Amino acid sequence: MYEKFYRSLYRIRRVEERIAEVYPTDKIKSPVHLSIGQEAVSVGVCEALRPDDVVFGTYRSHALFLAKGGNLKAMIAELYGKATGAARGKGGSMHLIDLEAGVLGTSAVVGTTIPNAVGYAYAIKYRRENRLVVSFLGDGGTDEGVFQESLNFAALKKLPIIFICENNGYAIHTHQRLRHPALNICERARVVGMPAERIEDNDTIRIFERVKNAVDLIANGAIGPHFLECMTYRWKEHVGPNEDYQLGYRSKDEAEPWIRNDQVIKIGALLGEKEKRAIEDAVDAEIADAFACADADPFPEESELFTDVFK
Ligand SMILES: Cc1ncc(C[n+]2csc(CCOP(=O)(O)OP(=O)(O)O)c2C)c(N)n1
Ligand SMILES: [Mg+2]
Repeated sequence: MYEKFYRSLYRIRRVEERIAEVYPTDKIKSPVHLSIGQEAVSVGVCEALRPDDVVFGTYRSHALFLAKGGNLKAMIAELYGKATGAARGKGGSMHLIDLEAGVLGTSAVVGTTIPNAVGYAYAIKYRRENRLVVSFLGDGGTDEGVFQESLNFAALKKLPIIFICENNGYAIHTHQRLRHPALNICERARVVGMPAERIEDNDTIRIFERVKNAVDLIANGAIGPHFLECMTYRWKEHVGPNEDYQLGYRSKDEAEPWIRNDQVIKIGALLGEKEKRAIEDAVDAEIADAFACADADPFPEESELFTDVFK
């Protein structure tokens, strides 16, 4: 189990570090919202899911895409704007999709994939399929009216859905304290009768266990929707490859405990040196290959300029 967790955590971290390195060359054609520091949430959640379960994410979804088994080459090609990309080079980092892996979409528009996920869960229930949906959202996503509407409908219809609120404390540069009179997002789920719990420590194994518990309860028909608030922390700037402590909206002191609790290092320490190295070598080679392919792949044809886009 720990090998799988480590492989996924290390792979996501290295992919995003590579993205941060390449970004200044302008080969990457879209803005990038990195999940560095938040990987434990996507990995803990996705390791608890079954292959048929599906996820919907936000614009900060490299980690979710990879943790759910999304195609790495297609993701990097998408960032490069190449025809081989997950959205044929037209969506960029914020619009990732992999139908085979069950990554059903991510969006630049805050909150939009929450009702998409609820609609998909409604279809699953209607068709009596034993699968479930996970809807990822940020703490800022809870500021959208559609958040409460979606929770209400999911609870009313007892849908097979888990809401994962990745609470990294900020919506861009605005702390939750400046947006919410009460810092209790779980209460907003409980108000519609949905079980809700907060996981404070960004711990991969704890997140895995809590999600696994919810998956089992939903699969047995014991509960409908479930809500989990996962406290976590973004190490890099809101958008882009750099740190942003100089902006003054947060301090390095605030980040320190989260950085000390680095899940890539903590889970890696549970493995033997040899097996850890073997995982790292294989992942490093896979990542180098994905970036080389993205570099070599063609851009979409000019004739594709107006296909698959609203105009
Ligand atoms: C509907 C909508 N309103 C505003 C924005 C601008 N915006 C982009 S990211 C963001 C903050 C979202 O914060 P959160 O949901 O906590 O996600 P995080 O960036 O922390 O992962 C906002 C307000 C947007 N993209 N869409
Ligand atoms: Mg946030």
